[in-house]
Amino acid sequence: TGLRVGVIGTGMIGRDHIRRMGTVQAGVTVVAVTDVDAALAARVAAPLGAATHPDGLDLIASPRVDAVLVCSWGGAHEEYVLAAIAAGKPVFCEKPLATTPEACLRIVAAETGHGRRLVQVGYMRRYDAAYRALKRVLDSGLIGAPLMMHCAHRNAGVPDFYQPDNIITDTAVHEIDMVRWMFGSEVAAVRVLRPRASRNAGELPDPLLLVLELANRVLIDVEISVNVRYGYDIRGEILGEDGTVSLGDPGLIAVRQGGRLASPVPGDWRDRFGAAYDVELREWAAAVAGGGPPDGPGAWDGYAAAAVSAAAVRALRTGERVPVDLGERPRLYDAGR
Ligand code: NAI
Ligand code: NAD
Ligand code: ISE
Repeated sequence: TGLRVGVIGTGMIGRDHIRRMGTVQAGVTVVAVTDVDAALAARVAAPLGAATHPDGLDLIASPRVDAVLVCSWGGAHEEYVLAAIAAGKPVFCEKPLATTPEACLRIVAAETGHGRRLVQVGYMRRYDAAYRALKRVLDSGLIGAPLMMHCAHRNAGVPDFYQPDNIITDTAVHEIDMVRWMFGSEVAAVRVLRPRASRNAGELPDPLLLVLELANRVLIDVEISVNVRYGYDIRGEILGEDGTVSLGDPGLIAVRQGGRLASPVPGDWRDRFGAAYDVELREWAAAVAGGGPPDGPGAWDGYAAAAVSAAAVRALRTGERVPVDLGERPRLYDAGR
């Protein structure tokens, strides 16, 4: 049966990851699931022949579970990641690693105490073919040294429970992780500008403009709009000294008909990043099944994203420029360890 995985949280992304582990992935079996909505967990478990557990702690303790996927809401990540580390089991945690920098540091401390990397965080853009191609061009030197990056992160809509802070902590957090990886530099300070709100936005401060200053002085702007209605649209263009490189059209085809030229816009993150999640989980499972540490974004990256998110939430509330100080990174997170 290969790697036996237990999944905590059988909501949208939990079910999507379960589907991919059963279809596009060899050597992985989902043997256990749990959800605070027990009826939902039972419905998801039945066709898999998986066990259901009363809660995440019980699932993690099961001797039949080799590795854990945490797909519950952000506020219900820390407890399970800490329990997995205490049990010495590899844990793939959807973003955000936890909802405060302090909680992420508790995870970093637990993992450092354990002495080996066990945690990977679901920052899948690092596995996306288009972002990887962008990084290859940047690293080749073709466009010269980077100066700025312009990004847009647009959702068609968001669920009812989505709060103002989620625009940063759940949505912009993907750009926050992506730029640290793309430019190999930490975010040094954050500003948030707030234009007129969209009439589709309800009570949310939507859209927002996030400005990230990197330690290497590259400047990033991110438009975040979470009720654009027309689809899920992720954009990015890097300005270098000698040229630019930008994400292409993800639509793949163009239809010419009736005097119009059209190409499809993805409906949501499953459409746009489906292939990236496939690669992300395949590489994760291969690494941990072989007994090695996961080599994707880890607990330190989850902490850095949470620290920048917390600064951005403060910038949103105060209108001020908020510096970010991550403190010292433990040796466990040095490259190649
Ligand atoms: P969802 O609301 O569809 O699913 C969450 C599920 O977790 C629900 O079924 C809920 O009942 C369950 N749950 C919550 N707390 C729990 C707990 N303590 N124990 C067990 N089950 C619990 O939410 P969705 O969209 O699937 O998001 C889940 C996580 O995945 C979030 O952290 C979100 O940020 C992340 N996510 C990541 C995406 C990505 O692109 N990487 C895309 C969508 C979500
Ligand atoms: P969702 O609401 O569809 O699913 C969450 C599920 O978790 C629900 O079924 C809920 O009942 C369950 N749950 C909540 N608390 C729980 C707990 N303590 N124990 C067990 N189950 C619990 O949400 P979602 O859209 O699937 O998002 C889930 C997570 O995935 C979030 O952290 C989100 O940020 C992340 N996410 C990431 C991406 C991405 O692109 N990487 C996309 C979507 C969601
Ligand atoms: C969701 O949780 C995700 O992670 C998606 O990738 C993101 O685009 C969306 O805004 C979040 O709510």
